[in-house]
Amino acid sequence: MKRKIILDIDPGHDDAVALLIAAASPELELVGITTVAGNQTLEKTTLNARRVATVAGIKVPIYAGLARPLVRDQVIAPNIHGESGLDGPDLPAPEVPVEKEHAVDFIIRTLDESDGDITLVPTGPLTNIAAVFIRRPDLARRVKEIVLMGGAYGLGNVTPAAEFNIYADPEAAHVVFTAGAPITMVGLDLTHQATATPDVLERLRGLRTRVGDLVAELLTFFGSTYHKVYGMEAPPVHDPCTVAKLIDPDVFTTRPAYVAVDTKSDLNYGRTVCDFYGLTGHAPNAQVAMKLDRDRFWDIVLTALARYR
Ligand code: PIR
Ligand code: CA
Repeated sequence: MKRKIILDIDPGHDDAVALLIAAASPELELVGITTVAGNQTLEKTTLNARRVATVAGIKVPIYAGLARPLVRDQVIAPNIHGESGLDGPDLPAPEVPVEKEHAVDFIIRTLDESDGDITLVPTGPLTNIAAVFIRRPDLARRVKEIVLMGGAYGLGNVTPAAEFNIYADPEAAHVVFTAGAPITMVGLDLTHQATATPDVLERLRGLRTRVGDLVAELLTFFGSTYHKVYGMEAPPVHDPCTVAKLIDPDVFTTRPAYVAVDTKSDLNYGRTVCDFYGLTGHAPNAQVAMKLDRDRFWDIVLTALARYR
């Protein structure tokens, strides 16, 4: 049985790779793409989703979502993803439309019409998903699973304590983590193991395809900003880790924890505080990603991308 997923993205270099592998994997049925403000403004992330879909010939409907966080002032990440949100490769003008229906309405309708078999895969701020549960708290029981990229039990990447997707909308993340849906949290602790080293870039170019070259160019730009900002030798390719888990559950291990989002403090605003030991007395609300099988991960990504001819 194909697993039905909705990808909620803010492309974003690594979001683009997540989209490309999701659309090419026979294990998954990509029922819709929804966009959110995050790495760049909603206008830019939506345009980027359409451009990537155009290059790759992806014919899945794209719905635009919310343009700002629920409460806090907007933060974007041009230092990492550039002014366009997807700097580096030359991308064509989009030839695929944006649907008229709002992303939040689309997600609600799809869950309503489903047998409880829809998995949500958010790889940007959780604004759209929070809006779904604010309007329809009952839908938390209809979601099969939420496999999200965000958070960290260790270090942050936008403040010492917070990861970007959670920091960009902590109140939304709070709503999602307390909604009652089963969650797999793929945080920086996991994604920092998914580095695009030079041998990976070689394999991508070795595909000798438009999409292989596109992903190599995306990750080369991403690597240059990661080197500038963090001094890292190879960039972590965060968002595809979520999709890889749905293609092959053995790609990483998880541990149950109670995850709370700090929405109140100054230094720790947007931190995902992970209780692995039951210290707070709360039952676990998430499976937290721990150890990546790195070879398996890149094999999954390369196998999926090789399907684009
Ligand atoms: C990556 C991102 C934002 C900021 C930095 N510094 C790095 C984006 C990625 O698209 C990913 O979804 C998540 N946010 C990682 O924090
Ligand atoms: Ca992202």
